[in-house]
Amino acid sequence: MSDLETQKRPSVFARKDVKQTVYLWVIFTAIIGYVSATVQARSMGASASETMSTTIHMIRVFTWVVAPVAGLIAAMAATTLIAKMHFGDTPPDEADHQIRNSPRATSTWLIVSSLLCLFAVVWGTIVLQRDNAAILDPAAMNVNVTGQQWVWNFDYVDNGTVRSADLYLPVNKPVVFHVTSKDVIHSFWIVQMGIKIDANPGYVTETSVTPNKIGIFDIRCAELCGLYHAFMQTKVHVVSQADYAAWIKSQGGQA
Ligand SMILES: [Cu+2]
Repeated sequence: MSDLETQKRPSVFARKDVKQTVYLWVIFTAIIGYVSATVQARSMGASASETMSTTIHMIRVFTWVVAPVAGLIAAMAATTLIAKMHFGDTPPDEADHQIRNSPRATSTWLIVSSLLCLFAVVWGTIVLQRDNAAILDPAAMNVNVTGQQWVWNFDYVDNGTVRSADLYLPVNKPVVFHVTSKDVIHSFWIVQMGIKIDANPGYVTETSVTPNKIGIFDIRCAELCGLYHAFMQTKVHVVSQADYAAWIKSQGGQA
């Protein structure tokens, strides 16, 4: 028996390639987590509603929770690509120590994935439930939203027959949007308020939000809807209650 065979197997973490993978794992997790969380949250602009604040928080948490998974995959791919290059027709010496042969690695992967999915489902359901509660709020105002190639129209059904192409909303008042389309499927998206819902022809979908900041924010179509889809955007003007009443009157409606 040779010395090699009688030797105790060293800990897997003593191996150079495993160490390398662990270092890379930490580095990639930090980069992926930071870039994904920050870029996503910042690209949508500062929050203009509680819904958006919750959404940004949720994006950050979910991204950081899954960043180690992405980081591990990237680290293993990098280690493999760099350190395990093999040329020639014969199989490499160490062709048979893959993780797939390890029941411990497989079960860890399965359990961690399941827990992550469960975490996302539970948290997401609670947040959705809370966001949707405003739809039932009797104090909410109602706005009908109609998408068509390639504009949005807003009808202020609580204020007579006022219609506009820019949306006007009073600050700190819950609003329910009844969304539909005249032609193809569009998607009504108020970027900084964190709400987005499909506009389907022949069908009314509902979403709601309470704007909590005075200012002008972006409305976009978030569903590829034809040639000028990218130009199907408008603004929402969030104003004080008094300014809103004045605007409604100026449009011939009753405040
Ligand atoms: Cu559209």
